[in-house]
Amino acid sequence: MCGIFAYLNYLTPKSRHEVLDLLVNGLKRLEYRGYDSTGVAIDSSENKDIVMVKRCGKVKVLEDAIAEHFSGHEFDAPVMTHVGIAHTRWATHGVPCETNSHPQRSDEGNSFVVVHNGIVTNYKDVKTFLEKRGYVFESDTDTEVIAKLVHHLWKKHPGYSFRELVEQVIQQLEGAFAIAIKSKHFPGECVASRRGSPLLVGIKTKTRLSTDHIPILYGKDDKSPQTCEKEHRPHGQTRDLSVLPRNESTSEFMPLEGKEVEYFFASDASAVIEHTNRVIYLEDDDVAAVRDGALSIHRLKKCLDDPHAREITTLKMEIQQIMKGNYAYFMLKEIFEQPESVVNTMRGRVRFDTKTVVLGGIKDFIPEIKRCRRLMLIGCGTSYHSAVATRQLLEELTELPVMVELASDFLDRNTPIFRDDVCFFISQSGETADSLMALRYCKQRGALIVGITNTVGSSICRESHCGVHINAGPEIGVASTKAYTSQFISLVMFALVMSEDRLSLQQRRLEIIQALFKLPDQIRLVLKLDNQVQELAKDLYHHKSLLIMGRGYNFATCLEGALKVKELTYMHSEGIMAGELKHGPLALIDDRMPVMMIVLRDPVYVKCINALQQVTSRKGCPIIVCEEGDEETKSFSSRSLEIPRTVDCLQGILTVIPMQLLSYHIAVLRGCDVDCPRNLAKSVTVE
Ligand code: UD2
Ligand code: GLU
Ligand code: MG
Repeated sequence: MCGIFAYLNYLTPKSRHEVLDLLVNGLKRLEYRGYDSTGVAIDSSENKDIVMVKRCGKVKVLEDAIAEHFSGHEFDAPVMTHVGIAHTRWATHGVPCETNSHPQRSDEGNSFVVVHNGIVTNYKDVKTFLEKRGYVFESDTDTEVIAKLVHHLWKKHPGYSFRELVEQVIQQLEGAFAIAIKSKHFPGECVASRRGSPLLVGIKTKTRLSTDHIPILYGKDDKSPQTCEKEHRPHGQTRDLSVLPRNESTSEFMPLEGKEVEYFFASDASAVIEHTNRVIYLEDDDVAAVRDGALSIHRLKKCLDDPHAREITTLKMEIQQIMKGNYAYFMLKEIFEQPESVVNTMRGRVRFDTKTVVLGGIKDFIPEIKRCRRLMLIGCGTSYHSAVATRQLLEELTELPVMVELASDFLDRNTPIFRDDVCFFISQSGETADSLMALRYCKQRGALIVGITNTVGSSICRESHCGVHINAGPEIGVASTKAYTSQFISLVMFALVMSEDRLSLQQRRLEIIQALFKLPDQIRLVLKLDNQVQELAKDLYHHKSLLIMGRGYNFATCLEGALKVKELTYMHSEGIMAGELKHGPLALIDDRMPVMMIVLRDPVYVKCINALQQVTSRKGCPIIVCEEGDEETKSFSSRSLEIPRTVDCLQGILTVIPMQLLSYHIAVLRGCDVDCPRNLAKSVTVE
């Protein structure tokens, strides 16, 4: 969704009117991608100042505004070299309005203006960094930090080239972006870059271009850019595209000196094809810069000999410090961030006013998914639990068989996979070796591969056919917390998308969408239990074991809670399906064994009470997690935690939070390193 179109003419006379027509037409070609507002920036005729026109609504509205704004002869006079950038926005941060539309600017003087597709997930921290330096923000967008950060670096390092400035900036950004930037301090230049969001450069010359003319400057140790095949699939009317091979051996800058040339930067080839059929698809972290009519593409990753490496590290460290804020540990910060991270997962996807859900990443694949034989959800650890947590809802709303698999076990079994299977791979880092192996296994057998990842540009993300970025923001604590709740919500959103046109399910969908709306506030309420949980931790931390019981929608919370306790506290813990009690675990119960039980007012309530009675009648004294004000359930024990009421299928999000807090407090009491538990790594890239 959303689109970028930028145009640069070098020694090719064009009037500003022509440039504007070109930009507006480019945007029209991108309209199909979906958007809610638009904008352009070009040079003013009097001086080098940049003028912007931005509007809410359709490209037509912008076109009319442009006609009104730019009249007079000066706009008909030809200009030899000019840069214009344009954008269609799909609002994720801040409502659709003129101020939030792109281009976003660095300052009132429009020194640097930027158009951006994507989401900068660490924008808040970067914003704080910039505010400390006196920058005042005017929009609600994440994008504005990009414009202001370029400006900050430009002031600090007057000697840097435009490209170098942008290189520094993108190394501070987390999340997804395609950007095109223009500056009044670098007239005739345009710099563009991408990570996760598509972007290509179209080149139009009078003479046929040899690829030698497009120098690509690589970092010394990285000469093998990873291509992202799926984005190279041409869209619609772009069959005649000749994708220029990238010349990897060139390291010299060889400008097309004195030659007329035009460049187009666009999200999609359909916007460029009417001008030229020669395009280069940018790879993640490429920085493409045009200066004096020459295009150079610089690969950023792993530039160990980058002379500016120190600057980048210092900046990064300061932003990281801001990120950790006043929290003792990243994990605690991430637990407390969940009211916001769940909103970030739903941003631009769940529209609460219209009660609709759109997942841009899999929209086009929904018909194929609906025809499938079964859904398979595959993951490890916490990610696997998010699949367990949402399986029941997926079965209900998709009416398809849903299999939930641990990646390692799945591979051990040589599980049969068919062409009409749809396999979901869930991984925070997107690099989990077992999941990646399983992904390749399924892909080889022709299944459709869907990724659910938090890391834009990760291996799972690249190798899947489509997917959903959970957009929870960087997760630093080794024990996953906010990624779990965001994976959970992503799968719920998928279920909602799949059932969109099922009449009989509308009531249910509505109930869930309304509950999603209330969720952030309810998470805030649950977080208020922190002190109570800390007290419970004091009772528990010297014990050897903790059993966590529940069933139905809350079984996953038991598994995830027990995993958190194990990871963080090195205590034994087990998630037990309450229905299985009689088949063994009941033997563990006596008056000393610590037990937690989740007993909520949902369809399995009576069965849970039954289990509770079995435990209490063996002198067990469980800590009960129950619904607010449920005196009857509370009466079974002297210790309980009350959580707000929500729709059954979302309870797991609220019940897992006390478990996260509990494991955290026990770990602190036991003197464990919360952010880096022994023997564990954040991203498990070995089998
Ligand atoms: C896109 C933007 C997002 C925001 C939003 C506004 C990107 C990457 N995302 O989000 O930042 O601007 O539009 O509407 O620019 N994918 C995989 N495997 C995975 C995860 C994702 O193949 O594991 C693909 C997915 O199919 C899609 C692309 O990556 O082609 C982006 O996925 P997304 O979930 O970020 O997409 P969307 O439309 O919600
Ligand atoms: N996140 C940016 C915003 O809300 C860009 C969204 C887009 O990709 O259009 O302004
Ligand atoms: Mg993990």
